Amino acid sequence: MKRDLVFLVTLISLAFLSLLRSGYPQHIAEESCSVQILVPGLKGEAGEKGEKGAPGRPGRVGPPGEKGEMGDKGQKGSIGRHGKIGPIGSKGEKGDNGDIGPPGPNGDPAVAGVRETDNKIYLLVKEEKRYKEAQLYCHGRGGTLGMPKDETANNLIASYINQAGLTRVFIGINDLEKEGNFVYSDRSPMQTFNKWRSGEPNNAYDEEDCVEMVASGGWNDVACHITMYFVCEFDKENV
Ligand code: MAN
Ligand code: CA
Ligand code: CA
Repeated sequence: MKRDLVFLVTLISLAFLSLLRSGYPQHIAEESCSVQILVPGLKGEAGEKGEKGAPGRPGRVGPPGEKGEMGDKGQKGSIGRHGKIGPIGSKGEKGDNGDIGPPGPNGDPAVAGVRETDNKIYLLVKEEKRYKEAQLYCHGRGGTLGMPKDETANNLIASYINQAGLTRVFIGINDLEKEGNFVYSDRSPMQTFNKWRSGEPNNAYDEEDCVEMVASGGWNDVACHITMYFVCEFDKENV
């Protein structure tokens, strides 16, 4: 193909040159001398048929074929990964009670039983302490020194100390902050209810700012630094 084109161009050039030669003999003759043109000979006879060529490249991928019949069922796959953790289940039924535990340690030997009302617990502590230490002891256990604020509470504490064979205990009443101004150990003021013995409080020796209850249930102001047994009081809602 390309060779045919070269041949055609050569032929056209020759035709043009012969035309120029006839029109401008002198001038073109000089020009043509500097141009060498090889003219191909005549086309030979057709040769023999060549050998069979190498196989051509594979053709393009054809269009998708039609859907065939359904194949057999495949083999079972391997086990999958673990799934996500599920939601928390509902609460189960309450189990049976456990066995009875071993006995607990012995209680404070200084504590001789308790007394209680609907909302209070009273504890007689047979350990001689000054007023402040006695109050600290009760407070450290979530209570206060006993504070009889009515006849019922006063009678209960009185019977408690009588049954224990005692003659006196510290109760939670004092005038430590202001002489003559008696308050309960929870700092609440003394109300109309009181059980002062006749002639008390007398602030004897100018040093009686704490209060004892004697076996009759009566009150007497005494020095705070003396030691004696005492009664603690606890609110049931705090126990
Ligand atoms: C007597 C009375 C009381 C006082 C004591 C102090 O019993 O005077 O008022 O508290 O003595 O020991
Ligand atoms: Ca006093
Ligand atoms: Ca007194």
